[in-house]
Amino acid sequence: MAKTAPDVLSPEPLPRVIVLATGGTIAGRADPRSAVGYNAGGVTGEQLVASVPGLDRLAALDVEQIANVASQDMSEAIWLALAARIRRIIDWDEADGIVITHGTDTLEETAFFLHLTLPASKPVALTGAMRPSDAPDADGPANLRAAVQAAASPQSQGRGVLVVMGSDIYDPRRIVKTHTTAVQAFESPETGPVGAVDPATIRYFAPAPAARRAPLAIPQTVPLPRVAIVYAYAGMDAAPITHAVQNGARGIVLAGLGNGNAPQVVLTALNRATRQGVAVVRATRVPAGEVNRNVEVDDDASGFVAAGGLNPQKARVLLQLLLSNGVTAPAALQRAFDEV
Ligand code: DAS
Repeated sequence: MAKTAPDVLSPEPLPRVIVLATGGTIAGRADPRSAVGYNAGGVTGEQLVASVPGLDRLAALDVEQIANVASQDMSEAIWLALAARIRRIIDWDEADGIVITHGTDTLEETAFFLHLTLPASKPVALTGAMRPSDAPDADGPANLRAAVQAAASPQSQGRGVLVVMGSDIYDPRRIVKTHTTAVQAFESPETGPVGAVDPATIRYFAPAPAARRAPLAIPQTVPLPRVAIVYAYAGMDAAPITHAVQNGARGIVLAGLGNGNAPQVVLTALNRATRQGVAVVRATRVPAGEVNRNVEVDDDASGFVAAGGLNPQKARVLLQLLLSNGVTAPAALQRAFDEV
C-alpha cells in the first residue's frame, strides 16, 4: 500500500502549553560587578521562549509573566497568584500542560506548594537554570525545551506537578537543591528522578501515583500562618524556640539532628510551645532518610508531628497550608504528613 502524503490539510494540532514566567537565573543577565556577576529576572518569559529554536514545533505556546524576581524573593503572594492561575487553566481547559520558569533557590518549595494545592489532572512542569541567559554555558534553553516537552507529552497527563532540570524529571516531594553552583544542582536522595526527557520522547520509570486525596484549598489571603524553622546544632539552647513563639509562630519545624532530635532543653521548650497551641513538626537537617515517630522522642506524649520524608522547608509549606485549612490537632496533622 503506497504511503499517502501526510494529511497536510488537517495535521494533528499541537498540544497547548502555557508558560508562566516568574524570573530566576534562567531569566538572568550578566552584571559587571564581577566576571561571574549576574542579576536574576532580567529577561522576560517571551524572550526566553523566543530564544529556544524549535520550541514552537513542540507545542502551541502562550506566555504569561506572573513575576520577574530572583527566587530568593519568591513570596506567598506569587504562590497564590500561580496556584489561582493554574487552577483556572485546569478548570477552563485552557491548555494541555503548564510550564513555570523559576529561580532554583526556592524552586522546590514552590513546586511542593503547587503539588499540595492543585489537582494532578494536568502536568505542571517547573524548570530553572544555574547559568544566566547570556552565559556561554547557559543551561536555561535546554531546560525550558525539556520542560515544554514534558508538559506537552500525553504521558505526563495525570502526573500533576513535576520539576524538570537537565534531562531529569523529579517528584516535587523529593527533589532538593544539593549544590550551590553546579549545573546538576538538584537530586532526589534515595529515590532519584521519576522520569527522563530524551530528544524525542518522555519516559517515566513507574506508573503515575494513585489519585491523591483532594488538594488543600488555595489560601485566599496572605500572609499565611507564620511557621518558623529552627535549625538544631550541638549545644543549642531554647532561645530560638522562645523567640519563635514570642514572634507569633503558629507552627515550628525543627530541622533536627539525626532522626529529628534536639537537646533536651529544646524539646522541653517545644513541649511548652505545643501546650501554648503551637504546632510542632520534627524534621531533620540530615539530607536523606525519614524522621520517624517515637524513636528517641516521645511524640505521642509531646503532641509532636514527625515529618517523615519531608525536608524542613517542605514540612514548613505543608504545615502552613494545613493550619490555613484549619487542621491543627496533632493526630490530624500527622495523618496529613503521612499521606503527602
Ligand atoms: N538566585 C537564584 C534564584 O533566582 C538564581 C537561580 O535561579 O539559580 O533562585
